Amino acid sequence: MRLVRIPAGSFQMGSPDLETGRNSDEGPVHTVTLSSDFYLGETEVTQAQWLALAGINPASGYGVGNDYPVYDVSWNDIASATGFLAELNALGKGIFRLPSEAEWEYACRGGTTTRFSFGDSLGCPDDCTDCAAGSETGNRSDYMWYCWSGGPDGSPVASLPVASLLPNPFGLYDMHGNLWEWCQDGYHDSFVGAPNDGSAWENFADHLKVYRGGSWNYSAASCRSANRNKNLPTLRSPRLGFRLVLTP
Ligand SMILES: [Ca+2]
Ligand SMILES: [Ca+2]
Repeated sequence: MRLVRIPAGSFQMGSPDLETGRNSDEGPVHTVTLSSDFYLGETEVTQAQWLALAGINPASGYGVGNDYPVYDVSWNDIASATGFLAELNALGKGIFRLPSEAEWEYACRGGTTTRFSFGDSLGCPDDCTDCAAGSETGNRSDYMWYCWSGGPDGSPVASLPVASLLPNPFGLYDMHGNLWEWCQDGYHDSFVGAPNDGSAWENFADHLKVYRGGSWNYSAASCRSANRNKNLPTLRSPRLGFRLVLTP
């Protein structure tokens, strides 16, 4: 598993009121300071990585192969006391965990304040249309799998192999799109009262859990850096995977 060292720093978490495509749970914008560097998976956890540890590949029907991201894994499958992380950490190779929501957004933004880490992409609709080539800082489809964006033959597709598009400024792949990514946090419908030190905002065990970044069958707007989604920790979905943090 390749990890990227994410430098300590401060950022503005959430989206401003006037951001195009924004949802009300993305505010208020607040300063978060991460006081230590941390390591984040360069990609979503792959099916080969899950298989190597768990002995089965739960993914089927929506992109299958060693380099595809693993999906159909619930928050509990990953982070419960008997989940993937417990098994991984028992190997003695370091303590891995899910990112906090703040760590995830900080890493996704990579120092940017725009809607996406590659720009605002305002010159084209927020649905399933890409920007015209050369009209924006970056074509969205150069950076993210969204809206059934096409495979080699242009046909509708599911998830795609990790790291097959361009990375963000931190060198992370697929922070926008491909699969949504589970975070450690319980869901709260605003950031009023949220921690400002980058730690996860936990809640009671069966509370909705947060996931971030949009996916292969969601709109472009859903893949914005500040967008949030949530579901029960038991949900398994072909749109939903994760990546890992290693704390030094
Ligand atoms: Ca993703
Ligand atoms: Ca949302």
